[in-house]
Amino acid sequence: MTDLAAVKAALKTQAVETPSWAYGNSGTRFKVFAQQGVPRSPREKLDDAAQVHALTGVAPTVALHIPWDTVDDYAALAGYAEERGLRLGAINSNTFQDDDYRLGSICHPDAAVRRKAVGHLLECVDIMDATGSQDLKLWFADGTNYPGQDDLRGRQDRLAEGLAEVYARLGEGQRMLLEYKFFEPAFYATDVPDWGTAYAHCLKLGPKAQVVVDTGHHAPGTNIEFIVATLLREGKLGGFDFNSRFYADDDLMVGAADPFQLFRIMYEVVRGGGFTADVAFMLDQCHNIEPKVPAIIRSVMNVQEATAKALLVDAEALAAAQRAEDVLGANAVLMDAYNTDVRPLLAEVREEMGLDPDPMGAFARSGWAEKVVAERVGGEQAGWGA
Ligand code: LRH
Ligand code: MN
Ligand code: MN
Repeated sequence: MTDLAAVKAALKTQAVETPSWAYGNSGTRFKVFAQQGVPRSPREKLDDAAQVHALTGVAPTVALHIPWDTVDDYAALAGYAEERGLRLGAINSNTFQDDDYRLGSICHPDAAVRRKAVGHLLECVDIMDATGSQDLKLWFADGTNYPGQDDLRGRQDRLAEGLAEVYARLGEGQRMLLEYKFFEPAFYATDVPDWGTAYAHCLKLGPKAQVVVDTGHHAPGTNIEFIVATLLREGKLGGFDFNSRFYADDDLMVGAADPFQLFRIMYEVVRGGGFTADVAFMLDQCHNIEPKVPAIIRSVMNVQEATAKALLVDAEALAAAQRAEDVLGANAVLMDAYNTDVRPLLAEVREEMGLDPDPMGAFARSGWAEKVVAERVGGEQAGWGA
């Protein structure tokens, strides 16, 4: 039997980090459809994020992307967040939007480009010092398009060297989260293509280096929950970039494409003791055609639903069925939890937290969308890359 009070208590402690870039305009390489009322500055992104947190109660931090969220005074931005009941979360580095990075950044064959890339990463740690952020999230677009283009082993050496320099700069309580992705923009070989490569680098670097799993960064059919279980066993799961994929790195709302996969991932998180502050549950999404704030609210709710179902798995019954070699019985225990409608339970959790049980409806009724359309006129809207 699962203890419902304990499940509710755990759900109240959940924290889902929302990404600043999800509030801005985004699109594909074919077209960015601008939306009315979209933030024009990091502060306005925080204003939107504060709505998400106020309505869900479980989205207290916001990830920044540098240079998309460049400001003069990061401590002041952290103060602005705090006034809205938020904190600044992971600092995401960006070594992929500069002409110098055509052949890579910290793996580039030219030492001058590598220096520039490492300089940016060190600057991101300075920003963490100012914002009080704990995590530096690193994703490298580095790789090659053609066999023979560069030395695969040499690139790994350069990667290790650059990471070590940044690792040495990390302060007390700061971590480096290394994100892998199997392809795009590199089409032949990516320098951090998979969890094994990320894990090998993190292991060598030390305890402050951990792996981040972006759910959209795997080949179709990959058993992501196995990766999660393995990284947790090794103490190397730093966090998630949650999103959904139908084809490649689609960055759609988490839980939209495959809620069952999200449940299986969250079950392994719970099973492996990863439902703690040590694992960062971040969204990494783009809302190209749908309204952004409600899409982010929906995403947070999707994570909550998967988590609630994972917490409802009857661990004793499951272990007993597994011991009894009862294949169908064990599967049924897991499926019973997955097939539970947890929406009434989450509505109760929200009411107990003093929130509206229906965050989507509450947002629609709040008038926020109309208010920002009226107020955010003039200036340049924030966009993916701006
Ligand atoms: C790369 C990625 C990485 C970036 C973000 C914008 O595909 O997932 O996390 O920082 O997208
Ligand atoms: Mn990501
Ligand atoms: Mn991605």
